[in-house]
Amino acid sequence: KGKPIKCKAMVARGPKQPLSYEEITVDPPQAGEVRVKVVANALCHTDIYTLDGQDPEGLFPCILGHEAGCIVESVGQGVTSVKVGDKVIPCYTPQCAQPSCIFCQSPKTNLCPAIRSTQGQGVMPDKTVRFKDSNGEPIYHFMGVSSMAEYTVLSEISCAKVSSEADLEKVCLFGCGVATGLGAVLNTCKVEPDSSVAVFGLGAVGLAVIQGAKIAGASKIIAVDLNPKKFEAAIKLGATDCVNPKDIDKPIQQYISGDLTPWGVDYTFDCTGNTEVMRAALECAHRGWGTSCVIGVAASGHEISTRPFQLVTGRRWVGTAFGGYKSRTDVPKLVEKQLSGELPIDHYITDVFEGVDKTNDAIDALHSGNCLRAVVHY
Ligand code: NAD
Ligand code: DAO
Ligand code: ZN
Repeated sequence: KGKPIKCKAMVARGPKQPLSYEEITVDPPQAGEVRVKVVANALCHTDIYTLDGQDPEGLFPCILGHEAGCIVESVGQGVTSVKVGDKVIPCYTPQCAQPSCIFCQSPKTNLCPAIRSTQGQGVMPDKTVRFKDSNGEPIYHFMGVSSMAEYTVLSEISCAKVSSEADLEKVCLFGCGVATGLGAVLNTCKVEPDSSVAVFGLGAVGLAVIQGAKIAGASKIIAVDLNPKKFEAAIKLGATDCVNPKDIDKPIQQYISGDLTPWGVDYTFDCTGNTEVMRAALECAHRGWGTSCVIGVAASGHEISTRPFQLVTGRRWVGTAFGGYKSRTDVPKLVEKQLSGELPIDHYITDVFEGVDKTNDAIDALHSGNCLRAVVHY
């Protein structure tokens, strides 16, 4: 039977406070659980969003972090799909793979609901937590991952076992943003060769959409951002046109469907989380068949709108979570492609830090506006 581990973690004590560097205790994994050593944690905006207190369901104190690369330290009773020493990427979208799970059995979705409610409540499936602070007080989990700690506990069904050759300091990016952008193109929209694509927001997610569009053989890729510093990376990945909405004298949807193209774009993607941008993306989708995919997570309470005529005239509005990837089956394949050189991802890592306590510096880097992904080596 495993013993509790004392280690360092960044604890989110409350909204709008810097993360607190603390010693915590991580209890052994229970049945169906896996305790892992976190090797690398990449910062993603959803962590910051929760830390800023913008997520009304955010619980404190908690340990944030959901984009990570880990090594299995010990396993609980009944765990068979991973063993001590395996490299895993934690996935906030689990895959129970049970014959009785209609979501796991359907090729149409990755939204396995097996641990959905407890994950949302910041607890493990048995409704208890594995983290305690130095006073013995409980600390909540986050998105079923909580990777801002030297050790964390995951459900077995949230662990994608990846190649033993994997460089966890890079492939941690497949735990969220990069996989999401690629999958939105390749799984959710199934973009065909020679299509036209427009991408709104050129953070890691938007750039991954461009990378995916290139893989899919898109021939026109329009990249849109308010920050012109983002255009260089977009062009390197295959963008054919870059547009800053600030530089044009009409709504962006009219410029794209009108000036840049006669009838709009086959596939458009919102990678900003801004509901006005979501509307623009829908409205510049091609008359008759254009599809617009919502990837961005909107601020709580915000709603999307458009005139229904936009849908009547053949546009479709869709959305994606984790790019539609079935986590345990698909993430290892992304890692294989990265290892073979077919899927380079180095360009997303703009900032690197050493040590758990540097996580606050990584957050500052992310706030700077020019950072794509900041990876912290734990
Ligand atoms: P990011 O902040 O790095 O990038 C957003 C980009 O959008 C920035 O470059 C910003 O300049 C640009 N932008 C902001 N407002 C704009 C506007 N009005 N018009 C054009 N560009 C604008 O974020 P990211 O990490 O790339 O994530 C993008 C979004 O995707 C976030 O909302 C994130 O929460 C979401 N996300 C969703 C999923 C999912 O599964 N659906 C997964 C990961 C991330
Ligand atoms: O299963 O109902 C559910 C919850 C789905 C969670 C999908 C989250 C997608 C957005 C993630 C934000 C980026 C980290
Ligand atoms: Zn399932």
